[in-house]
Amino acid sequence: NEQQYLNLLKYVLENGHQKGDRTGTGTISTFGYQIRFDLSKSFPLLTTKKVPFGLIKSELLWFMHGDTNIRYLLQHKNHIWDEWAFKKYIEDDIYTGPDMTDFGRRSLVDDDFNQEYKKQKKIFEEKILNDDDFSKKFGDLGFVYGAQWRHWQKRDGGVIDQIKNVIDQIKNTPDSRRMIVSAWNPEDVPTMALPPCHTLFQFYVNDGKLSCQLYQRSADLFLGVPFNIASYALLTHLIARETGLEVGDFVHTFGDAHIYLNHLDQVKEQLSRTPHAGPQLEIKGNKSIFDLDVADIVVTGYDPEPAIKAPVAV
Ligand code: THF
Repeated sequence: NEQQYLNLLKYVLENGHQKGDRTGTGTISTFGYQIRFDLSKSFPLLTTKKVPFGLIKSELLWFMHGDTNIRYLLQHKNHIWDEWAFKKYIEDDIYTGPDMTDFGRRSLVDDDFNQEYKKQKKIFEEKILNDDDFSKKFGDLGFVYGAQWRHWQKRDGGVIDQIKNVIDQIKNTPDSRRMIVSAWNPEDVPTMALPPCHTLFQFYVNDGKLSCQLYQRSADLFLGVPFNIASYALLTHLIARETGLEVGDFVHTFGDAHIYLNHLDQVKEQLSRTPHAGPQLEIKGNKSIFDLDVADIVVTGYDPEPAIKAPVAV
C-alpha cells in the first residue's frame, strides 16, 4: 500500500548519497529497492498528494496505441512529454527564435527567460496540433515506449507486437516464465530523446490472478514514480480484463531510485501527511483494451491531500 512508497522516500532521504546526474540538478540516490501493491484491495493512486490520473490514462493509452507522437497527448491536454520534443526542435537548424539552450534549468532561475520560454513552447505546441508536416517532424519522440511495445523492429524488416504476444501467452500458457515486454532496445537507445526508464515488465498468473513486475532503471521518486505506479497498476487491470483474470500484485523494482535536490522540501511535506483509504478503478463498457477512450476509465472514491508542485528535470 501507499506506506511502502512513503517508506521508500524516507529510506532515500536517510540513506541516499548525493550524486550528480545528466540534467545537472543533483540528486540523492540509492540503488536497488522493491515495493508491492495488492491491486485486489484498492487502486494505488497516492492520497498523500493529488496525482492527476487523467494524465496517467492518456499517457498509457498513447503507449498502448503504439503512438510516439506527442500530438495525441496535446489533444488530451497532457504536457508531460513536451520538453523532450521541444528540445529536439530548438536544437534543429529550422529553429530561429531566441536561444533556448538549457531551458529546463534557466526557466527556473530567470523570470524573463521563463516568459520567453513559455511563449516559444506555446508556439511549438500550436504547430504540433495544427501543422501536419511540422508535427510529423518534431512531434515524434522516436522509438519510445509505444514503438517498442507495439512495433519493435525486426532485423528482417517485420515488427513484433509485444503486447499482443504477451496477451496470447497469458491466455494460452499462463504458467510461462517468459511473459515479458521489453522497452529497452539497445540498438535504439543512442538515438532516443530519453531512453526508457521503465525498461522491462513481466506478468505472472496464479490462482486466476494476474500480477505484474516492473524493473525501473531510473526513478524520479517524487514526480515520476507516483505516475509510474498508477500507470502499471492500470496496465495490469487492462491486461487482466483482456485475458479474463482478476488482478493480483503490482511489484515495483527499482535501479537508481533518486530524489532531486529541488524536490526535498516537497518530499518532507508529503511525508508529514497521513494516507487515506485508496480509490477503486472502474473500466466501463466492454470495448477491447486497444479501443478504450480516456472516458471509459474512472477512479471512484479518490480523496487525496492537495497537490504539491515541483519542477521537472529535463
Ligand atoms: N524525466 C524526469 N526527470 N522525471 C520523470 O518522472 C520522467 N518521466 C517521464 C519522462 N521523463 C522524466 C515523464 N513523466 C510529470 C510527471 C510525469 C512525467 C513528467 C512530468 C509532472 O510534472 N507531474 C506533475 C503534474 C504535471 C501537470 O499537472 O501537468 C505532478 O505534480 O505530478 C517518468 O516516467
